[in-house]
Amino acid sequence: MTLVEKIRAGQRINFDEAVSLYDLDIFELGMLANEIREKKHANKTYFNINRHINPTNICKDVCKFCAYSASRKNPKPYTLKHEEIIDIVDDVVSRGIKEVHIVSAHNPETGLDWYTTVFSKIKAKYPDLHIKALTAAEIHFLSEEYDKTYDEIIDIMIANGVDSLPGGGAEIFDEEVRDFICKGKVNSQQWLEIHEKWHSRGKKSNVTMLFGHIEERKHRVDHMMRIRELQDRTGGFNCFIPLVYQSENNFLNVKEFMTANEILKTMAVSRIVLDNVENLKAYWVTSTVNLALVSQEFGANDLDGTIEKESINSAAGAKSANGVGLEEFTSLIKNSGFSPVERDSLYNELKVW
Ligand code: V47
Repeated sequence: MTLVEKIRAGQRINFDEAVSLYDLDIFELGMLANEIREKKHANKTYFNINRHINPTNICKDVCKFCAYSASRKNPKPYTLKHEEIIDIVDDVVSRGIKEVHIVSAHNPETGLDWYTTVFSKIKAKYPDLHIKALTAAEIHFLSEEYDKTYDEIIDIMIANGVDSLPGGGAEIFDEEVRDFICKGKVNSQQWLEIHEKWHSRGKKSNVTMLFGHIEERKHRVDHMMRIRELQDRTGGFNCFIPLVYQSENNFLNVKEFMTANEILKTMAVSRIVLDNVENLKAYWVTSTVNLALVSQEFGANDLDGTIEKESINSAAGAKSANGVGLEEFTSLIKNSGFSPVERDSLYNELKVW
């Protein structure tokens, strides 16, 4: 049986086979991924109406790829007060937004309560608003800074109304590459342990992969394999999100940039490898809207959402600071031959647009 036949038969592939997928012609690879997408989701493309809130950019860690944290290259530190965060939430809820995605830098000056009690304030006011908040990197930081176990931080988050975990901070799990790009913050094993603990409470999370910097294809596949292994045990990941590296205003000196061809191949490989993760998100913020639309034909069935405002990737050069309008977003999905389906944060379908 050839590798292509094996995939068509729905059989699981191993590490070497997954790396070798990159040698396939891009259209053949895309077709394979598309067949899986069609089986799982037909021509539906999910999105949600959400708002990103990034409450502080003061960070004790230095990730070389990050342009968001206040540093020599971005010397504009800020920390929002809870009242300012609630004002933003009041405004977005009044305009129909159903999810807030709240992630910050690792600010040692605020105290634990600043990080966690804002969620209970939001929940008390808006019980139906989904709070997706705190990456595993933040949970690790809070656990170290305030001498609490991961379990304790997770239980505080749940008690305060956090509904799900975003996928940030995963970067690349390979230890050597990770040490080079973000030494000092949550390591790979800890990142996975935190998500496993979260899943053990019956809660869902996402998982990202930062690619297009110094990593090689084998590191991306290794990243996917580690996710697949955890997902076999917990089933807690809703969605895999490959994030294309943005190169401006940071300390990672990357000379060769990722081509669209390589981005699309990576989407397709991840659709094939991650046979146990239902959704593959093309995050238009880092891939550009047009490539995200093409990604729909390479396995992606989710385009995140309207976002409204985004600070982390736009600081590194992504053209996403102000999000995208709902009408435009849904028209683009339709015009590219797919059916835009608004979903909630847990992938229940809300409305076909
Ligand atoms: O973890 C930072 C990445 C992530 C850069 O869970 C960069 O639904 C590219 O995790 N180039 C935060 N990426 C964003 C994130 C996310 C986004 C959308 C949806 C979800 C979800 C999660 O942004 C960080 C880091 O990997 N990032 N700097 C950069 N220069």
